[in-house]
Amino acid sequence: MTAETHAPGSDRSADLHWSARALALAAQADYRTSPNPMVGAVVLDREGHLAGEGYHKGPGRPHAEEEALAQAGERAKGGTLYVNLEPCTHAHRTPNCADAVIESGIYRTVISMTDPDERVRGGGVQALESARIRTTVGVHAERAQKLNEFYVKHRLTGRPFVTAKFAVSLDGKIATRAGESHWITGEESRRHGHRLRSQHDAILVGINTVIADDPELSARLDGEDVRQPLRIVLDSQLRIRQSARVVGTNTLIATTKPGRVGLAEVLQLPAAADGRISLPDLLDELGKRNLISMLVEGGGEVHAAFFAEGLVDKIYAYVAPKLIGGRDAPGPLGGSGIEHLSDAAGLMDLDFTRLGDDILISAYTNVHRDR
Ligand code: AOF
Ligand code: ZN
Repeated sequence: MTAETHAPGSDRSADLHWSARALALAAQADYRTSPNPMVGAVVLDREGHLAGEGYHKGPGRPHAEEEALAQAGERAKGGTLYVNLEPCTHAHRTPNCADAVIESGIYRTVISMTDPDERVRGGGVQALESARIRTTVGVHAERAQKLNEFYVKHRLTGRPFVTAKFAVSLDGKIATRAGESHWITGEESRRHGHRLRSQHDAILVGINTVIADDPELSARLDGEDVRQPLRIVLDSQLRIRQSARVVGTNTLIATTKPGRVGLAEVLQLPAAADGRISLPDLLDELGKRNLISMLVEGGGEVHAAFFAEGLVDKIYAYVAPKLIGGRDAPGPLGGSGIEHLSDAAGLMDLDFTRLGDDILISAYTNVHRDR
């Protein structure tokens, strides 16, 4: 994380206020900018009055600074620019954002975080400073990193950010002993789950879930035009049927076998030692395709495999006020589990949200934090 530096004459409370506004503008994109970051910008004139605002709406659209500077026009001269990501220096168009800021006559910039994209990495801050623009870096840095956590992970590791999601009864079951699981959680939780799907670039399930539930794996939110993530099925032996509802365009079947399955893309990957698909290879391939986030929805064996290899960044657990009981009713993590509590995966930065009568717990894994 960038150490916060202060330019002389800066007003700390105004900086916090307007940087928060830039973050709020950025968040309006609601993850639709992928593989680009969510960026918001605010321009104040030399008297400190709002002169322009904007945010990046997606690939091929103007960058946040371009929008805000265009709105401010001549009023940018001698003014201040707030932006949650360092202005870019690569030639996505002429001039790039750093040059556009310099040309606008902006006197000072306040930036929440540097850009982890290898084409930028501090170059934007350097360009501004060389042009003698007063620059403060690191205001609301933690919030900025979190807002763009998908983007940051992808640019630093080449792999998508991995979110694991499951719904359990209060006694930790994901289905009854007969396999019934629709529905353990209430409507608000399920709606939240669909929003989560639309915010990720891909959703992944295992072949056993496809065989048991025949899910469509789409994001559905009443009256909203939602982004549909790529549907991925982990199917090492290529057992999926052409008639499964998930088979269609926008579907990728990850397998170790050659073959064809309707309109879906079959992606043949190396097998790991246990004969199953090598998950690190899958993540590398998805990262190369510019997918910056993936939601893993299970079932239990799939979750266990991702956790066992330390590939999960964040979890969402929906806990419903139901008791299912039974030795044979499954929990969210299959596999053989751990023997010692000291081997339990650590979870941190917990967040609790009430959704109807359910509780949503979100947390980061120690793998994510240690990276
Ligand atoms: C900014 N402001 O609003 C955004 C930035 O595909 P392009 O040409 O839009 O470039 C995408 C890259 O530009 C992205 O990887 C990141 O480095 C930067 N995104 N930069 O100054 C913005 N969206
Ligand atoms: Zn830019």
